[in-house]
Amino acid sequence: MIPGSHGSRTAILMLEHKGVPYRRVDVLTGAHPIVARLHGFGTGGQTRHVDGRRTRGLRLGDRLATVPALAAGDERISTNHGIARFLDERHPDPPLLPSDPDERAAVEDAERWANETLQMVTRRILGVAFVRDPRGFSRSTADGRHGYMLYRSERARRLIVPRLLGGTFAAGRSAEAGLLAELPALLDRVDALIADGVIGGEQLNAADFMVAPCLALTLYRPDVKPMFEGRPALELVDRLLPEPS
Ligand SMILES: N[C@@H](CCC(=O)N[C@@H](CS)C(=O)NCC(=O)O)C(=O)O
Repeated sequence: MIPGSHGSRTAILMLEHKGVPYRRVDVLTGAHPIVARLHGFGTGGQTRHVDGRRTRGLRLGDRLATVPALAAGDERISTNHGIARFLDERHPDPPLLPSDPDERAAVEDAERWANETLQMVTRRILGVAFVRDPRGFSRSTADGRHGYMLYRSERARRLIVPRLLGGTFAAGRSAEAGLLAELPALLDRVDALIADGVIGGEQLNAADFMVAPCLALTLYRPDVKPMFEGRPALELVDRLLPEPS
């Protein structure tokens, strides 16, 4: 995994849900597609898009490897989608996907939306902030719900993160207003999923573990916090990924 990554945190939450022992290996952010590839991982066949297109960085990453990546004996499992199913097969209890077919379909639908849409929008919402104010955001991201963001060193965060997120995920300054305007509708959808009992229930599932880390990433931006106030979505993040004290 890479430190601070919402995608990587999803895998950690799923491993902890299962209660299986694991060893976390942090890879240098930016080198991770190559390092993971050299360790025998791939991309699980996924192609990632931003606003319906693929940047050069995304095309490269999708040819090499993504994190999280799980090694279990000789097996190499990439993507949270793959990891969830691998874990359910090997360690069925407690499940990540419900056994009832209708419930499972609803959870898989939410998981797909979180994987394809929420994961990308939330990383871009943080990315545009880094591009606009590298100094301020490199300072304020030394800690948070996912720990320090991508690099332990403040200087590295200031110099590298804006380029990394701004380029690969098309998170330039002009994208900010549009991304922030999308957030309330995304939070409405999370609240609706909770109201419908798809996520946020007593028994947490693969979609919970993908949605909550995305929201936690966005909350590194103090200015979006008012949008979360009073929402069930905020209760879900506080339950799974509380703010560090
Ligand atoms: N949606 C996938 C992909 C995760 C993903 O995009 N991971 C990022 C880090 S958060 C990555 O590996 N990026 C490599 C790159 O873009 O080259 C999942 O949840 O497993």
